[in-house]
Amino acid sequence: MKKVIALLLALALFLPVCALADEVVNVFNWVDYIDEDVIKQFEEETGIKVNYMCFTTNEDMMVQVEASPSAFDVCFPSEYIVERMLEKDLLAELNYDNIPNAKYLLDNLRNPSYDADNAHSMPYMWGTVGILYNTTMVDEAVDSWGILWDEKYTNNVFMLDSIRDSMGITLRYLGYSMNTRDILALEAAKDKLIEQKQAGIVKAYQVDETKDKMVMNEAALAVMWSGDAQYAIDLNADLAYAIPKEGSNVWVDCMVIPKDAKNKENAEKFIDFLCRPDIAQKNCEAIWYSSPNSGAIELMGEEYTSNPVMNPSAEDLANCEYFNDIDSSFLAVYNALWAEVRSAR
Ligand code: N2P
Repeated sequence: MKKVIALLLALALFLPVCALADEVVNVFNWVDYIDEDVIKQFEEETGIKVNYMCFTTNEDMMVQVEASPSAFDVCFPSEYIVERMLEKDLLAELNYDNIPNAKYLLDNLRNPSYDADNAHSMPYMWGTVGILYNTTMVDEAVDSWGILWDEKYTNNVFMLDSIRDSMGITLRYLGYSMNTRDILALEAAKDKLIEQKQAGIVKAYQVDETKDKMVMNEAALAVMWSGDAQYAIDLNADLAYAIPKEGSNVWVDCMVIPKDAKNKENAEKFIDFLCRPDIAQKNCEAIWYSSPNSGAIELMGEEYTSNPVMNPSAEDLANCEYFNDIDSSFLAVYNALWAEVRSAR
């Protein structure tokens, strides 16, 4: 009898594990953009296994998603790529019955122009692009993108290996919109970036490596996303972040489900989990980007609300633009200009 009970007990414990063993969600997020404990906690609470994969830029993500449209259940594009994915009919509609924590989304991020009623996208984090600089190496005000062209800082500037960011800040420096399609403006930005490179000012074009190199005092100035800048400032008190007076980019990274995703309900569970205030808090406190979640912001309190990197001033924000997508007919031209910058010697 005891044996039978033991067997039944073992079965009772084992069966649910078997049943759930097939449950997976394939997540494709930016490098260094989540608290890894959050992934574990989701797996523990739901029994759904997370296959977690990372990309470095929006453009890299798009290449992968277009090559393997059913490989990912949740992706994290910025708003202009949400626009592109919608244009290409790559996104599923979100079923908000499965995402009750969506109610915590801040009002100002609801119903955005890139996706009416957030029908296909739920904001994950938002932020700005600015200059991270080392106050022991820069003893002047950092208030213009122009400092990135000053030969005083030869071999001392990290640029972002990201087409829209680097073209965008240069366009603003030259007095144009980051969204201009004027070929003369774009040529001028390309020439300006090549000039900076050929003068030897650029130490490297890179993305995720920059933050730790800035912590190690390896350069004076770097173009950087706000949260990565805050991560570095936390580890090195000599670092500071500024949004130049010519203006910059403000962005929203979203959670979306590709149309061909194999695990849509699990994807919605994962999105809902990331919108739960305690989880959104934990996540934000690990990566220090700006949170779109009112519940998380309340939980974080002053440590969050008093930080100027996560809370850019109204004046700075008014001076920032969102990217609009480059439509497919013009993308080749844009890519060719950027390729010239990248290959210039
Ligand atoms: C973090 C990625 C930041 C995303 N490494 C910028 N849109």
